[in-house]
Amino acid sequence: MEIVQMNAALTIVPTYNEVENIEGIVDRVLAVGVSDVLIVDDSSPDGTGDLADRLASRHASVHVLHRTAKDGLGRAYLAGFAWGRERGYDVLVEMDADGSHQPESLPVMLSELRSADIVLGSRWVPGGSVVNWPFHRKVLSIGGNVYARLALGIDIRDATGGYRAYRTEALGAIGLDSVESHGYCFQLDLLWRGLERGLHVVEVPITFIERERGESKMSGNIVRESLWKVSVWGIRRRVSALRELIIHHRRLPSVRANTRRLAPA
Ligand SMILES: Nc1nc2c(ncn2[C@@H]2O[C@H](COP(=O)(O)OP(=O)(O)OP(=O)(O)O)[C@@H](O)[C@H]2O)c(=O)[nH]1
Ligand SMILES: [Mg+2]
Repeated sequence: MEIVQMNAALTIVPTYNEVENIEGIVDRVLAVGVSDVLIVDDSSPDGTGDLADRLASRHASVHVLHRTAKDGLGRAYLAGFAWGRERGYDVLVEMDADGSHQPESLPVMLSELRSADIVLGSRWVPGGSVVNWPFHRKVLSIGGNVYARLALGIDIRDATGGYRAYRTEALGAIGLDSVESHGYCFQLDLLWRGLERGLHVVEVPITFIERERGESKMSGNIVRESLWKVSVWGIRRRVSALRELIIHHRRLPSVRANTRRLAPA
């Protein structure tokens, strides 16, 4: 794949009640110095939006998008992507506000994106790790990823993570208007659409650190939504592969072909 020179990057940070975390994460992204920041706040009752405005008035490279109600992580990202695309950013990054995703990994992720369409920060490739997660969260994440790998037939170790860099063009190719999932399954949905369209996906090892402050918004419903959707997508893929085989006597191109993983750092 050709290596492309990329210019402006925008790190999108969705927030709901992250007043204790937002300033620290923005400062760290700015210190790394490779991207602007867009905070997408869903009218957090704890005042995150006001603090975000103060940060934006202090730093020219920090911007805020205020939304009127809590409407899910996926819709917050879709609004952030649209904001970044309208302003001509070449690269759009997803990052949680709670400190789980280390801004210091941005340079390596952006450098890998020069020869990929999507770079996934990956906890489950060699060199990747999770710090301070209870046993049940590890089991859930590893189990969910094994299931996604088998059900969808993809060679990706961490398909559910939320620390990613996309080429803006790649998001255009994915066709964001048709994305169905608006909760946490959004991450898997976007990746699956990208793989189906033959985009080049690379996993980069990251250290994921459990949030120290503020409350998690993860719930059982999120897990159930993901399980159900992955099963449906996997069945659809196999049915259409079978149909191709029967009607045209040929195989669908494998979604594995375009993916590769980085060697440990
Ligand atoms: N704008 C917006 N942000 C959200 C919404 N739900 C979650 N977020 C943000 O999305 C990011 C991830 O949410 P977390 O609660 O940390 O979820 P998680 O990382 O999957 O779960 P933990 O590992 O338990 O922290 C955080 O920055 C949240 O503030 C939402 O509905 N709207
Ligand atoms: Mg979190």
